[in-house]
Amino acid sequence: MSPPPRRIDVCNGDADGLCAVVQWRQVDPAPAELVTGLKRDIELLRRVRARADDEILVCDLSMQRNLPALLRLLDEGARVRYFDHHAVEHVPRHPRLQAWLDDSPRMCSSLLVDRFLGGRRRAWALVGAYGDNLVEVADALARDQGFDAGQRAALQRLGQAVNYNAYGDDERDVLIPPARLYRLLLRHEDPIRMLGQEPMFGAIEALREADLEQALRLGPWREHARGRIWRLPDQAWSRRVGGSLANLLAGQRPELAHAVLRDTAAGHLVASVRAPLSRPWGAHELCRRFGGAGRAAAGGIDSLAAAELQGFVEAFEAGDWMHGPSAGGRAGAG
Ligand SMILES: [Mn+2]
Repeated sequence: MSPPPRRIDVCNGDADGLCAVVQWRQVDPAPAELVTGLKRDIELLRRVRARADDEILVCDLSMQRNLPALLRLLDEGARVRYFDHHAVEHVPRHPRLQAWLDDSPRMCSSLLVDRFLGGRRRAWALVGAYGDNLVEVADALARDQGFDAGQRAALQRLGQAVNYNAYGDDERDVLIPPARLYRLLLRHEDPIRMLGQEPMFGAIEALREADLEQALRLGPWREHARGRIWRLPDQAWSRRVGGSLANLLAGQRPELAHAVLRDTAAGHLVASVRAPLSRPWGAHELCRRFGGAGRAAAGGIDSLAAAELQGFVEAFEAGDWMHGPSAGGRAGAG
């Protein structure tokens, strides 16, 4: 006799990933196993072993990076639902794969799930969207939903806090493992009420503010007409702060591109790249040239060789990657 099929939820451990699955599991509260990690853990499907008819929900993980594991899982007989907004070149066709993919810079995985569920957990979708720094999109949707300024600010704070907790090299760098944070989020249908009840989020915010203060005190490493670059030493605070700092800097100067570099003990660098908020295109193109990946508005490089630093700075400042969607290119906003 074969064991009954299981449900396995696989998501990035940032706000967008966790809030995508929270929406799903609040609407369909079936027992499910969760596979998640930190922000940097992209290739999570490799950790999943499936049997025939297992139902796998994947949220906010690049299909490009997970393609071999996805094909294996389909081959093992699993049924896969896939929600994601990272750029992907090849989407396999398979009778057991359903995919909702949209790499527009105004989209995120939580909003894709929100669309699928007809807005049944809209507040959680907004937490995910704010977490991915889609402030304009989230504000507009929140206003339509009747959230006042104070409620919008609470959803944004929560998105930023949940997101912040996903940054670090390993779980020793964060306050609470994202899998445990997910259990806490899942219990609350109303994220705004949760924020008032759970001290965890204030603690994450305080840590984030202290980390950002350290980084801002350093000041830019390079300033250029098209963008600014920060370079951070390798410490627990800098391992957490890279993405947040990049978002904060982007908000300060929406016309500029930003890169936050961090040296590592291994000798290479880690980079977070943000396209100008006023022209959110091309970040993934720049990152790909140096072995990285991402979305049009935001990208990253896990391992930039020290010998490539000069080339990266030149490419970043040359700015030819900052072009918008053009004829021949894939459509951006829409
Ligand atoms: Mn996302």
